[in-house]
Amino acid sequence: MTLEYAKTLYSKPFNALLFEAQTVHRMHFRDEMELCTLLSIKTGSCPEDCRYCPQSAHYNVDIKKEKLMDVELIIPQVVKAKALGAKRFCMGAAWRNPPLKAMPKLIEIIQAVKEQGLETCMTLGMLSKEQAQMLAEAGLDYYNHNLDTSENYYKYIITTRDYQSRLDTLQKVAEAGMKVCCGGILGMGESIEDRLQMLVTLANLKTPPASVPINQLIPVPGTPLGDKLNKIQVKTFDFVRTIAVARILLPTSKIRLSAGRSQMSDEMQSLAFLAGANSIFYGDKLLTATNPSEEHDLALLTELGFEIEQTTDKHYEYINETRAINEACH
Ligand code: SAM
Ligand code: DTB
Ligand code: SF4
Repeated sequence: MTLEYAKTLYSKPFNALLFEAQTVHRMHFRDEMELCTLLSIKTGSCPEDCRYCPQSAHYNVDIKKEKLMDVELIIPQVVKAKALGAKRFCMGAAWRNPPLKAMPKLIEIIQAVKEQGLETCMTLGMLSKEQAQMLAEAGLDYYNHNLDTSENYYKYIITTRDYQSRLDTLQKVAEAGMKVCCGGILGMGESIEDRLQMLVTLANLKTPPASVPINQLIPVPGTPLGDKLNKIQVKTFDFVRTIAVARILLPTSKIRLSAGRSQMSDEMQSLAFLAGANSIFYGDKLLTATNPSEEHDLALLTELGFEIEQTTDKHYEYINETRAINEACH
């Protein structure tokens, strides 16, 4: 996959690009939405300096800092998410990397969430090979670790780590047998080329991500990017085009319309779904920021005629069936 190809797709007439994205989409998916609920299990005081992030210790943001939560406090939230129809429970921790002493508790949390019958995802920062193996053995299904932007633009967003360290962790996650969840943020002042280069990098990974979250920057006051809102908003059509290119370059990945949906109209979200987004964060809170209510999302999805995705088994059966049919036709 090349940047040139991504640029060619991006510059097609809007309708032609959306038609192509929707055609690819229908080869692999039906009108189903994946619902993933997020919980911050360790909040704030992060030593990294990601310029978008309210949880970085480098900035002065009004959030409630919390140590790693106990499993007893997490489970009621899992039960609630399941009752409301979520398929996956995603847990985030504001760490550069998880401390070794936290591993037993993380393993206990993974096992307890799985017992409730939900898929599990964690995002804990950089991992050693041993930590990736421990999480995989505990049954963690997905590990989220975003590239966030292109390699070229990364240095303007984060200075406390480099792009290669992100790629290294992604490889360890895949080698340990967990599914990779990796995407980025639009609206940090990056160029369209930076956005496309990030998608090309994702598509060219040895194991392309099973799940690709596309976040729109939530400008949080107190963070360096939160104070520059007016300069860097993403145009709706640029956002939707980026989703469409993601769908075409990563045809079998879930594309998740992630942070920033509270700032999007229902019509903008519908265009993103038409372009190929088929997963959302579901629940009225992300990690620290707000997200649309479950009632609002269910009403929108019902109005658009989406089914709610239930089990992974069914999904993979369907993909395998369509692949077999496609192969037989060629
Ligand atoms: N510390 C871990 C790490 O960085 O991988 C996990 C938590 S971190 C908060 C997870 C992701 O949230 C980031 O990679 C970024 O893509 C997203 N994120 C954080 N703050 C955001 C904001 N203000 N707007 C949009 N996305 C944001
Ligand atoms: C991802 O790509 N987006 C989620 C999840 N992965 C961990 C996080 C969004 C965070 C938005 C800002 C906040 O809630 O603090
Ligand atoms: Fe820390 Fe993750 Fe926030 Fe960066 S994005 S400051 S690593 S919590």
